[in-house]
Amino acid sequence: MTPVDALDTMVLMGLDDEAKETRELIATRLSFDKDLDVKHFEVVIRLLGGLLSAYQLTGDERLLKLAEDLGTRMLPAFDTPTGLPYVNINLRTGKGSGTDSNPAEAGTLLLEYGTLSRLTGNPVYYAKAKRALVETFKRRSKLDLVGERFDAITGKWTSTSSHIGARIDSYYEYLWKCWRLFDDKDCLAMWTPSVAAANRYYAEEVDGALWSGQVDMRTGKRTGHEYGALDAFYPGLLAYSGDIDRARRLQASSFAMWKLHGIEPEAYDYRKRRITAAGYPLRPEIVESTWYLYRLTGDPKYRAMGRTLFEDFVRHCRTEAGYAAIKDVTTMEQADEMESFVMAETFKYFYLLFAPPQTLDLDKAVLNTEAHPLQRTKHAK
Ligand code: DMJ
Repeated sequence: MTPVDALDTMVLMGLDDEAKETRELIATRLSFDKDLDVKHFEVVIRLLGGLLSAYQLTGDERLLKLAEDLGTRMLPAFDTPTGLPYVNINLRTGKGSGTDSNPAEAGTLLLEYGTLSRLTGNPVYYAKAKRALVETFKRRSKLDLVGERFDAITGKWTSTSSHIGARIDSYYEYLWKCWRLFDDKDCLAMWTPSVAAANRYYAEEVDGALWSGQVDMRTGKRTGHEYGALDAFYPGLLAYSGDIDRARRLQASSFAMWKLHGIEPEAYDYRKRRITAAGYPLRPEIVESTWYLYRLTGDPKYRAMGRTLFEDFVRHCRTEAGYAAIKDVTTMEQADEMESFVMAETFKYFYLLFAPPQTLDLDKAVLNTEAHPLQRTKHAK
């Protein structure tokens, strides 16, 4: 997974020798013919997204073949009565398992499967992933909010907690980005009421600062005041969709949370001003939002912010062999752990923040939730 997640970052950075070596490794050694249950969502965003993006950047047909093989093996994940996918899929047998799902896992698939359809000419991938996104949206409450968990077989909500954090986050992201990448008007029509409700119900002001917390999807009643490393993607999405003022305000809160200890915690209660989950698994979201804001406003303060983030990141997380997650940001104790998204996302967004804008043309490409750029038309058959 790590070479596939890292390849397009190497290409964008101009690490040509490393990229070539990695491409050969993937093309000659990677096989999906494995009797293995994998997490459908993670494999779609990291592997399918990584292969498609690297194919579009290099034109290497072997990468597209691998993507097509992977996509075909995973299609039975959608074979549920609702069209909401199983959580896991066996790559050899196509047997789906796990029904405790959520909007992020069902709604963060269309950029990748849709691109696979565009590149292969086979519409089935787009259709299945779109249905899962629409089925999630259809289950929204009267307030236009979704919950945190549902059962993929019955389609019934099992948690009605509603927010922009884990299990929901990239559902919002793909409503907007699928409109951008595919000009799919249905996605825009789902995005518009969804983001309006999110901004209306989750937002909370504390001493003049804007935060985003938890409510119940049915009543809109506040249930929590936690913001964290995952939520920090939202200012970038707001900026990308044109709401710069709100994006700036929320980004200021993300940065304040980071500066509490010089690395952000996973979760922070902004009312009690208390950390509620102290780990830092090298997450990219705050860097992602800093980059979108810099790219879209040109305001040098976001480059300065990015520099602080980068220097803190290197100081606390770098090790001899790689970068280490932090067990507790109040002690900065390191863990022996480095997720593949560090290569795909964290370093890519840091790099893009300081690279010339032509390194990535935001009018031509849309980044998936794992920061793999997918081109609007390039190589389309
Ligand atoms: C990544 O795999 C993706 O950004 C996903 O949307 C959320 N979690 C990680 C990064 O934190």
